[in-house]
Amino acid sequence: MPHPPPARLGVPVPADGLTLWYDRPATDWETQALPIGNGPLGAVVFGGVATERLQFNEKTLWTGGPGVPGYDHGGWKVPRPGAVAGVRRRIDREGRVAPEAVAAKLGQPRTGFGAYQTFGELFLDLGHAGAAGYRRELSLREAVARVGYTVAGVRHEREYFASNPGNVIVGRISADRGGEVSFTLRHASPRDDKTVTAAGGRLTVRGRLGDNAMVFEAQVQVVVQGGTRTDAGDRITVTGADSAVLVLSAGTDYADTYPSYRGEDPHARVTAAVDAAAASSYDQLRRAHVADYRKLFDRVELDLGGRAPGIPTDRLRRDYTGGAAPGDRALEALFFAYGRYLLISSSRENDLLPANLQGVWNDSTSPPWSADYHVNINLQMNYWLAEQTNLHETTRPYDRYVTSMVAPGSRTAREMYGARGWVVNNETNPFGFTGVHDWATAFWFPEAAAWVARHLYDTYRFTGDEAYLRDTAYPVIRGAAEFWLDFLHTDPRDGTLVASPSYSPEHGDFSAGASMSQQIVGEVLANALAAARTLEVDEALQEELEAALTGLDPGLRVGSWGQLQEWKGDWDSRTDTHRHVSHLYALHPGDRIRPGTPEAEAAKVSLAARGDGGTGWSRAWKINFWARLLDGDRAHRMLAEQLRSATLDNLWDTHPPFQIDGNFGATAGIAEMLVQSQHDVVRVLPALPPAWRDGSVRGLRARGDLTVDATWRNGAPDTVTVRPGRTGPVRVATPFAAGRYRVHDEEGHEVVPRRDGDTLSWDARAGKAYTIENEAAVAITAPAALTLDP
Ligand code: FUC
Repeated sequence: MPHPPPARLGVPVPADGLTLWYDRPATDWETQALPIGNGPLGAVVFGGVATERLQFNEKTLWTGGPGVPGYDHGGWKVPRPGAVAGVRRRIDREGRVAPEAVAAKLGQPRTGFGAYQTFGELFLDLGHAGAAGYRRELSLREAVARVGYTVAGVRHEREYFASNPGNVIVGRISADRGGEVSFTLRHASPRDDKTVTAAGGRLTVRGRLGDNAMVFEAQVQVVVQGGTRTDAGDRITVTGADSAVLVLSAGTDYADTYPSYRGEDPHARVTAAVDAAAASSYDQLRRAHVADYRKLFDRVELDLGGRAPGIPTDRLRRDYTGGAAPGDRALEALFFAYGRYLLISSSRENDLLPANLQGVWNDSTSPPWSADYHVNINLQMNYWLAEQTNLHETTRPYDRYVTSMVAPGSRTAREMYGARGWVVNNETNPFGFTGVHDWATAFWFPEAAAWVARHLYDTYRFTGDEAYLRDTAYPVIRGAAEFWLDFLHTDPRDGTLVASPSYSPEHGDFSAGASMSQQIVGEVLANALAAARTLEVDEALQEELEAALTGLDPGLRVGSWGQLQEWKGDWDSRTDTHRHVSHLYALHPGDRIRPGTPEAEAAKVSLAARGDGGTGWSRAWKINFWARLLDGDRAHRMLAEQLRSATLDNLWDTHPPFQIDGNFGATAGIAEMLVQSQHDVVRVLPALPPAWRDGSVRGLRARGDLTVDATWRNGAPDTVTVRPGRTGPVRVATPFAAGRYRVHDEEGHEVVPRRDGDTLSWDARAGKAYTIENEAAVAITAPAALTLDP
C-alpha cells in the first residue's frame, strides 16, 4: 500500500465555509468529538495528542429481540378480549380519561426491547506531548476528518473517513519526517462478552451479546510504510514507520427478517471488506470515498451571503446572535450542509436500518431512549430533508425498515386491535416491536404506521416513479389504511368516524378523535385512495376508502381563543408550552392547512402560545411550521433559537441530550424556507427572512420530479431555475411573477408561460432548464451596483 506524501494538514487555513474546525482535541464524546459515517458504520474522532480515540458503531448491534426470554414484538402476552372496547366505552361516556387509567388497561411492561450498542473504541497510544499549531477538522466537502499538530518540530497528521464503497472506516497516521510514526493500537469496550486478538497486523474483536446471542465482529488491519509492526496479544504496535493506514470494518448476524431477525455470521463479510480495502492504496480508497460522497453532497449548495470568519466552529457558534454578527450567515449555511452530511453519513442504500435517534453514533450500552426508532415524530423527522435536499438514496433504508415492520405489525394489528393491515405504536426497534409498553403518556400511538407510511407516498410525489409506488410504497400505505378502515369508531357525539382511544403525543388525556389522529388517518386514507386510483387496483378497497373519508371527522377545529384545537373538545390551555405541537400536523409535515385560511391563522395562534422554546427537535419543527405559514422572519427566529440553545459545539442537536432529529428537522426547515411544493406548485423563496438579504441555492428538489435553483438580491427573488426530470406541465409561484419577468430555457429560447396571480405555468420538457428572471430587480439593482463599484 504506497502512501502519498502527507498533505499540509493542521496548518491553520482560511475556512471554506464547509469545514467544522477546532483548535484543541475533543475531550467529550457528546459535545465535541466529530462524526464520520458511511451508513452502516459510524465513528467519532477525538483527535487526542497523547492518545487518539476513535469510538465506533455498526448500526445493527442491538440487544433485545428474539433470543431474549419473553420477547414477543410488544403484543399482549395474554389476549385481552374486550379491553379496547372497554376503554372506548369509558371514553364515550366520560369524554376524557387519564393516561394512567388507559395504560392500566392496555399497557404492559416492556420485555426485551433492547438498545443500540457501542461497538467500542480504538485507542492509539501515541505518547505525544506539548503539541503546537493544533487543528482538528471535519470537511463536509469531502467527508474527511483531520487532526494535525507539531511536536518537537515534527508535524503529525491524521486523516479519517468512512467509505460507503467497500464498507470500511479508514485512517492514515503520518508525519512530515520519516520514521516518526509510532503508536500502539488497542480496542476497549464496556462489553465483557468479546475477545480481542491480534495477528498479522489485524485486530479482531468478536463476541456474542449476552442477552440475545447476536454475533458481532470487527477487524482492523494496520498497514505500515517503513518501521516495524508487531502483534502483541490484544494490541498492535507500530514503531518508527513513515506512515500507517488503519482499515476497519464491522458487522453482526442481524437480518431484517421477521421473526428470527438473524442471518449470516459476519466473519466472512468483515474479512472480505478489510482484505479488499487493505489491498488498495490509501489514495484509491480516499478517491472512491470522496467520489461516492460528493455524488450526493454536491447536488445542493446554499449561499446565505456570509463569509466564514477565521474562528473555530465552537466560537462561531458561541458568537452567533441570529442577527447580523459576522459569522451568523456562515454558521446557518454550515448547519444546513451539516444536516445533509449527517444524513448521508448515517443512511445509505446498502443499510439495513435507517438513521436512529443518534444517527449511527452512540458510545453507550444504555443510550437515551435506547437510541431507538421513536415514531411519534423522531424517525419521520430524520427523513424530512431527504427528498427536499436531493438525497433520495438515503431514503432506501427507511423504506426497507418500514416495509420490514409490516409482517410483525400485521400480527399486532390482528391480535391486539382485531384489524386488518399493520400497525406500530410509539416507538420501535430493529426486531419488529410494534406493540405497546406501559409508559402512560407514550405507549399508545397506532397512528404511527400511517405517519411513517406518508413518507413513502411523498417520495413518490417527489420522484413520480410509478414502479416505486406500485412495488414499495403502496403495499405499505394500503396496509396502514386498512388498519384504520377496521379500527375507526363511530363517535356517539356526532356520528363521525374517529380514532379511539386517541392520544395526542405525549400530552393531556385520552379521548376520541384527537386532532393529530384524525389528520393522520385522513391523510393515509386519501393517499391510499389516490395511489389505488393511479395504479388502477383494488376497486373494492377504493370504495371502502371513499366511504371512510366521507364519514371521517377532519380533526381541524378553531377553538374559543382562536387556537387550532389539539383535541375534538375545546380543551387547549393558553399557557401550555408542550414540545409536541401535534395538532399542527396538517400544516407540517401534512399539507391540508394552506396559508391564508382560517386554520392557518388558528395554527399561528396555537404556535404563538406554545412559544419558541422546547427540545431541539421541537424548535426544528417550529422552523418548518413558520416556513409553511410563509413567515420567514419567524422561521429564522426559530432557526436562531435552535443554534443558540439546542446546538452543541460539534453542531449536533441537543434535546438535551444529543439527539439527531433536530439537525435533520432544522435542515428541512431551511429547505422549506427556500422551496415548497406540498400543493403541487413550486413556491420559490416562500419564507425568505429579512436577515438573508442576498444569496442563492442550487439543487433543491420539488414534488413532480423537479430540481430548483434560486438567487435573490436585496431580499427579493432574482432568478429561479427549474429542471424537470419529466415532460409535463410545471407550475411555479414566485412573487415577481406579478411584475416584469422573462422565462427562457437553457439555450436562451423564450418561453411564454400562462400567468395566474403569482403563478406561472408552462409545458416543460424533461432534461431542460427553465429560468425565470426578475426583470424589475435587474433594473433596480444595476445602477446601485454601479455606484458602489465605480
Ligand atoms: C419523543 C419525545 C421526547 C424524545 C423521545 C425520543 O417521545 O417526546 O422528547 O424526543 O421521543
